[in-house]
Amino acid sequence: MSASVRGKHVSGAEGIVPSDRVDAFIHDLLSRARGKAAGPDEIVLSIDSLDGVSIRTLRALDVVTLGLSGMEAGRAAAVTVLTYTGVSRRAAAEAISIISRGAAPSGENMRGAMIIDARTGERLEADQERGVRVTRFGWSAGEEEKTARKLEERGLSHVRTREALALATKGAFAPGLIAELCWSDDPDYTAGYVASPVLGYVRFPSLKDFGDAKGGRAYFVSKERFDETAFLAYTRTEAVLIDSPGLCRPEVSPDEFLRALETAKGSPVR
Ligand code: WAQ
Ligand code: MG
Repeated sequence: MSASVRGKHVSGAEGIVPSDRVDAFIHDLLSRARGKAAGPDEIVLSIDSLDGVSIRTLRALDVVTLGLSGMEAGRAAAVTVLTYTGVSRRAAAEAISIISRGAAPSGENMRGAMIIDARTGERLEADQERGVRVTRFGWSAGEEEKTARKLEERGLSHVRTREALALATKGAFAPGLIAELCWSDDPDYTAGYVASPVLGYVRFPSLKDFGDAKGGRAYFVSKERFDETAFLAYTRTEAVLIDSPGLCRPEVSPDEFLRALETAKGSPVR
């Protein structure tokens, strides 16, 4: 589902449901689209059959929140965490700067994600207005509720967190993916995350100031090894169902988190 006001995208959502749940799911999506402050003047629904499409199952990424306050501290920690995944400090800083000024050429938010070379920060996605939209992911029956309960035990009750976790879980296993960086375009929602197949889903309470409507996503890959066809086939076509929750760890201080990374993995990329 994608809803827009005067041509500007305001909300979107995806899911995979059994065929007998399609009508109810459409109903949910429509109320989501209409629930936005500015009622949309266009809602686009697209429904694909997954008959004959192979479905990959994944366990949700482990979740941890770094105890930090303020955008400056959040962004600095996000850059540092990214360097432990293999992203250079320069590329991480570049992604943050592009997202914070509006990643589309028009200066608006993109509809999808950027693809960024983890070494140089160069953008690799063909369409910088649209970016890459990841679709075809969802939860096996009952698993979303299970994950929701585990997140709630850590005080994470917002639907955004588990939707982002599902998207990040699919994204983390994209061919060649090194890490993802994301924060919301919702002006009231300041939290964001860095996700990687190795580190899991690492949350930062604030990656932007309250009231800021700029947000986005960046997928970091290595330009030399990047296979666009395989990446797009996975993100757009392959279906992923999350069939079990990951760990939801208690909040940790950034120092403690980084010390544990150093012990486990050695030095960051500069
Ligand atoms: N595929 C790729 N990129 C997308 C997709 C998608 N399916 N959906 C959204 N984007 C891009 C697009 O540029 C949006 O402007 C941007 O991401 C942000 O989307 O743990 O809510 O839906 O509590 O606003 C982070 C949760 C929430 C932190 C992220 O993103 C937490 C969020 P939003
Ligand atoms: Mg949004």
